[in-house]
Amino acid sequence: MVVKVFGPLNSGCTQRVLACLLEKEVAFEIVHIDLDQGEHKRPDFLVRQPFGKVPAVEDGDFRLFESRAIVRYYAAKYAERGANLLGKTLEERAVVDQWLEVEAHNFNDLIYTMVLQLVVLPPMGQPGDLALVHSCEQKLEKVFDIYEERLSKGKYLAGDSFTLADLTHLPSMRFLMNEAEMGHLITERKHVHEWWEDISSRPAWKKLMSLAGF
Ligand SMILES: N[C@@H](CCC(=O)N[C@@H](CS)C(=O)NCC(=O)O)C(=O)O
Repeated sequence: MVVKVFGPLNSGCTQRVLACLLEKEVAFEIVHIDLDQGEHKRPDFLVRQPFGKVPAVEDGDFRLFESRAIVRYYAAKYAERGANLLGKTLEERAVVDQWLEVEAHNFNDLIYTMVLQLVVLPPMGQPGDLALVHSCEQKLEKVFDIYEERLSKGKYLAGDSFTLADLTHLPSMRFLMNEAEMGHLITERKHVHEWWEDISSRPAWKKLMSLAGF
C-alpha cells in the first residue's frame, strides 16, 4: 500500500514526513496541496487535518496528521527496517523524545516565526518584521549554544546514532542555511556544523532535496 502524503514538497513539515519515509524506504505518493490557493483550508482537506495545516497522511484506512506524530508512527511501524530511529532501550527512547520536544518547542517556534516574516508575508505584499526576525536569530544563538555543548559529547542529539531527534531538525536547518541566509549560526559552531554536514549527507535527505528541486 502506497502512503499518500498531503502537502507541498516545499513545506518543512511535509519534508519531515518524507525524510522519514525515505529513511524507512516506504513507498509514498505526494498529493500536492497548494497553500497559496488556500487548499489547506478547504472542507475536503479539513477532514484530514481539522486545523488546516499540512501535512496529513493516508495509509490504507488509517489517517494521521501532525508531522512529528507521523514520523514517530512510521519509525515504530518499520522499526526493523533501515536505521533504528527511535532508540533501543526505554532510556534511549526517552532521550530521543526529549530532543524531539526540544525541536518542537525551543527550536521550531523560532524558525516558524522567521519563515512567516521572511517567506510567507512578503509575497502577500506585507513586509516581514525584520526586528522580530533579528530577535529570533538572537534566541537561536542560545539554542545552538546548547546544541553545541550537547553535540560535543556525542555525534547525534540523542547519542551515538542518528534518530528522529536529528531527522526532525533537517527542514529547518536547511531553511537557515539557504532562504534565511543564517548559515553562520551553524557553521560558527564546530560540533553543530559537523552534525549538519553529517545529517544532511544522508542518502534519504539528499534524495528528498533532489525530488524537491533544491
Ligand atoms: N504541528 C504541525 C504544524 C503544521 C504546520 O504549521 N504546517 C505549515 C507548513 S510547514 C502550514 O500548514 N502552514 C500553513 C498555515 O498555517 O496556514 C505539524 O508539525 O504538522
